[in-house]
Amino acid sequence: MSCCPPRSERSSHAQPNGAHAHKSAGNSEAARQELVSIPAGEFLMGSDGPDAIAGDGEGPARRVHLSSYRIAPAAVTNREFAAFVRATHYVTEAEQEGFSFVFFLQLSEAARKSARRVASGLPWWLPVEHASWQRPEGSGSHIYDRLDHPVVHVSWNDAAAYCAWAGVSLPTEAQWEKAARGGLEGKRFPWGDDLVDADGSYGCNVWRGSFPDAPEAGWQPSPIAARSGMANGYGLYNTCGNVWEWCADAYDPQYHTTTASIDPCGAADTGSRTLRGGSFLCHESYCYRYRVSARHANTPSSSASNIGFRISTPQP
Ligand SMILES: [Cu+2]
Repeated sequence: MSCCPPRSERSSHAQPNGAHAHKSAGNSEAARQELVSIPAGEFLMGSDGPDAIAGDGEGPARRVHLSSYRIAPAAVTNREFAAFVRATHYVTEAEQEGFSFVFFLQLSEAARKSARRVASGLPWWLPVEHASWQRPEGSGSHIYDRLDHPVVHVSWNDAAAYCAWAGVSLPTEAQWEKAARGGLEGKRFPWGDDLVDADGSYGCNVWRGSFPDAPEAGWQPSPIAARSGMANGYGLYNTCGNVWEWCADAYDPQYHTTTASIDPCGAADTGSRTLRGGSFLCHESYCYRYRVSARHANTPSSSASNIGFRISTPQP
């Protein structure tokens, strides 16, 4: 799907790089204090509505019961990921492989020309040398002015290493969706059904203008601060739009018909992991996956400029 990131097809697997050995009690404490409690109970998961993308396994909608858990109000930021790297010297998969995927309009004209092209049928995704969480657009770029933005260019394996260090987990898909819904039932977005309100303001950071090459004047195709915009009913920010978020589950389009109705998790290895929430590149005309029930996936070693993650933990 056009606005969704391509697979990296990396040969390597992330090395723990001592990440587990250097688990920091102080940091995991800080990460946990922030988390929002979601009470045990049932919610209506998935969608059968006209928007639902059946091939993704977005339905059939069903009632799912979850034990209580806690989840981060926002995606892990560059500042938080930097603390992990400082403590563990962890090297992400994008850094090991020497490239990551960047959306072409995030790059300067010169950088676009020098990017190596791939015949993936996705001309707006460029494999950029040295692009990584610390250099989101490759050599010469940095994160000093976006420490509060979600960390990006992190693979599922990188996200799992961060979680192991912090003593937390990636949310399951069900935990992610229940939290993203913010207590509302059967709604398209965390705040209701309409992307744009009566005043013309957007509920989340998704593509504005025409995709992929004519963004609306004044809107930049890029992530914004993890805690920007309005929090949902549970106090979560930017579950929809901004960056895709890795979930714990292995992705299976049959998820809603094969997993349990109590604390479900797609556990059988399918070769890919679930992504939720859509990103700043999603637009209704190409990829209407910035809805709370929408599902997507990528290989666990893939990374791109629009993929990040948030953390969760069982209720203590
Ligand atoms: Cu998309």
